[in-house]
Amino acid sequence: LWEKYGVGEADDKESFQKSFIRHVTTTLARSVYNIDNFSAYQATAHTVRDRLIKRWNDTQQAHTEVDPKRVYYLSLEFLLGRSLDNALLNLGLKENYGEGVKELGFRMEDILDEEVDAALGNGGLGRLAACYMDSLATLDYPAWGYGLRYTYGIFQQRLKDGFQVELPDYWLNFDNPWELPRLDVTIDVKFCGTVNRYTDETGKVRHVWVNEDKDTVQAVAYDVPIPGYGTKNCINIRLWSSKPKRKFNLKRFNEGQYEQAVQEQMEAENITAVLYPNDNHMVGKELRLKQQYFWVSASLSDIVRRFKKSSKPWDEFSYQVAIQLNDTHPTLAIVELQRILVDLEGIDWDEAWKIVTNTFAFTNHTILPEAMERWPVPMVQYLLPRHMQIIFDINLFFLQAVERAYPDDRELLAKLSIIEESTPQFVRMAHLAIVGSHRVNGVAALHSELLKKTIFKDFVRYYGDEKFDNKTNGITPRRWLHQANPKLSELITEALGSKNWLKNLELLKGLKSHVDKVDFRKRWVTAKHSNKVRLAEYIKKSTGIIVNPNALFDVQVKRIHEYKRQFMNILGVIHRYNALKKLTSQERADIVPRVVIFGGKAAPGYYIAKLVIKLINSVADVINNDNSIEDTLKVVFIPDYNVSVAEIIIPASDISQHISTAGTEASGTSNMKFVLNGGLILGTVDGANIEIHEEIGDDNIFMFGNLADQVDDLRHAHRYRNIPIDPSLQAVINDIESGHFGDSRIFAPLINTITHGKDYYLISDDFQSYLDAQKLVDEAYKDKEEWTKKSILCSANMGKFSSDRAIQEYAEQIWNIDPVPAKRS
Ligand code: 26V
Repeated sequence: LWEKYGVGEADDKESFQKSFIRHVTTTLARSVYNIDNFSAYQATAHTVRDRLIKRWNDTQQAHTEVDPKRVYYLSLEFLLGRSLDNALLNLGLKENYGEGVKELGFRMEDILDEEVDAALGNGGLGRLAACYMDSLATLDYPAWGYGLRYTYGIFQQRLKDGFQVELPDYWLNFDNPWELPRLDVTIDVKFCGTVNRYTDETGKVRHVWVNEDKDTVQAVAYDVPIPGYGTKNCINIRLWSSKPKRKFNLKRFNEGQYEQAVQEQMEAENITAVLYPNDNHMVGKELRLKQQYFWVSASLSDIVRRFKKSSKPWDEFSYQVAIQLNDTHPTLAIVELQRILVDLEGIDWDEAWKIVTNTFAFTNHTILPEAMERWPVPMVQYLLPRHMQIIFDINLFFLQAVERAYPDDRELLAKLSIIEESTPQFVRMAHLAIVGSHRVNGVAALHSELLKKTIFKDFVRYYGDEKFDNKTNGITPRRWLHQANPKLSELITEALGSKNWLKNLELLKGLKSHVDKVDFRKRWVTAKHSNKVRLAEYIKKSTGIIVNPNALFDVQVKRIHEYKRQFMNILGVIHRYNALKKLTSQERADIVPRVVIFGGKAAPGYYIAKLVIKLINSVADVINNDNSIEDTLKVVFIPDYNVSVAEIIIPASDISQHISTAGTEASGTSNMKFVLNGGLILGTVDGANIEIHEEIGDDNIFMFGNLADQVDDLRHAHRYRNIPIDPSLQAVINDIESGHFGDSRIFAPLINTITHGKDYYLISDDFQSYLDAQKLVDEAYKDKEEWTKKSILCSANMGKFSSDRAIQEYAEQIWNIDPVPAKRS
């Protein structure tokens, strides 16, 4: 039928134009004589959407025919960014469609720029999920993502007087061509109520969970197609949106109880209204727990329904279904599956538990104690009474098994328990996730080692270390090099003789043989320079600040957090500024000019992080307006850092900073993006920096600072002994306190984290080696030819960090799934 009617197939220019015009006149109901860039974007997007839907259908059909084992990636965040350019490139439509819009009087860049980001995530964890979906599609794996369709994504950041101001991100204001509403796929999700015990006809004790209609919410599915690169395969992310089950309560309304009538409606819709804007920090809000269960319940019921269609026996469930938990946020899925199997399907507890543990695997993304999810038992009991019982039972059987293995070790039981015995009690979600999964992984080598040595140590003792392993993160080279850096991508393709590197990133090694060619290096620099010009234009547009593209671009863009130490960076900038001021004009002529670029959002309630933003802007104000240093230093804070802005910033960096206190950044993924784009990095011995160092070699990276295994002792020393502050750091602090950067009283709480606090993130301990490393950067940049060689070798050695490699490891070592290529039709 597709062929007969030619729906959504043809990829040539004329077919595109025909479809474009059709969408303008019908979908948008506009006149072809009156199309602005936004309408042109919509028409182009709808044309691409038609093609996506076709591939999406073919893929689902192939999956239905083969009925392979599928993997379900459960993530509360999918930070997808824009879709149009990505879809054009992955589907191979970019050239023809570019020509097509040009003939109609548009520029593709302008059209692409009309799209708003899908920003359903905070940072690394959400963007990782998006990269993984890209790789799953590209490698033809039968995979589904499950998440929430938030009405409001991560807030938009504005600056007012140098302070962060948050605005709501109402991204669905206009229609969203990248989702397929499935208004027919709805699932009832229950909350509250009570549990009744009864004995069934066979004499078995059973439980049934009953609740009132007003406490049931409906989940509606919205499907987001994810096309693979160079394949017909197109997978699906299913996002749930909440709506009330009960119709608007007219009786109440007529009785004059207007507010109550509306309230039920609103409470249901509230569940998926907003993405929680915290990153690496747990807040125990009831609504957040409701989000988690709403999502988990709808997703599992969908997964179980799909399994049941194949009429296979339950003991084959874990041979058909793998579920990956992206952090502890979906951990209730473990309990929900056990409930479905035991309460609804009548399977014996032990047999059910075997199925459950063989199905789930859990990825941990942080060891920061404040990020560990714990929910008060009374809250879980109230919202999910049956689940709380099941959690207690899981814990009981688990602890009994531990006791058999380690009799008389009460302390071990307390340490391993899923329940924290405080008042009130808490459910420790990480413990539940470990006990309910067959595999637990960290996201970089160091992080996975630290998990085993610190927070999960006792679990390793009990389970042995085979249950715990490492899956170093990766990034998709399609978006993060090919799409974000088209000039460099083209040069690479030409040098390597094909585009195969986009599917096999190890092929970048072939660039090494070009390092010594002057002409190749020249073209490399030209590409990098044009990216810097593009960024300089963006900086001018977004901040009004003019920067010189010939300066060294030094970038730190990521969520603002004390452990990431943007504070140390800006303190280093002040140190540099003071040194520059002392130079004579002649001496300054020898200095490599620098542009220090910051970007990132602070959680709205994170006071100290917000002060860091203010300090950066105050310092920028003084430095950027000081003519005496003759443009040798500029400081820029780019507002509203997001995926699209990252695509402009990352290809333009000469050096980027990944300077977390050793042992705190689980992996980092932007570090990989920068190096892949030929940017050098200045980093601590932390997260994936370590593995990047191993791949690219000593000569192409600047590493500094104390090591993870020194951190405990240093913290101890700060706490119990009087450690003098590093003198260079003290000088900088004095400078701030003198009022040089505005009223210093504002910054007192921030400075106190070093002087009166315990310098928990060890800025003082690392400051001198940070400054030394910065000096090495300045020196190295003076030799442009050598720097360019380093830049090329950086890209050339980044093969390991493709998300394709990461996904292949997950697929083979954890999920046990095989590719199912969609048939061409
Ligand atoms: C997220 C959230 C979301 C809002 C509510 C409270 C809450 C609490 C904890 C978390 C966990 C965030 C963990 C996280 O984002 N980790 C980052 O994961 C990246 C991908 O693996 C990794 O590259 C980063 O180093 C790590 O910080």
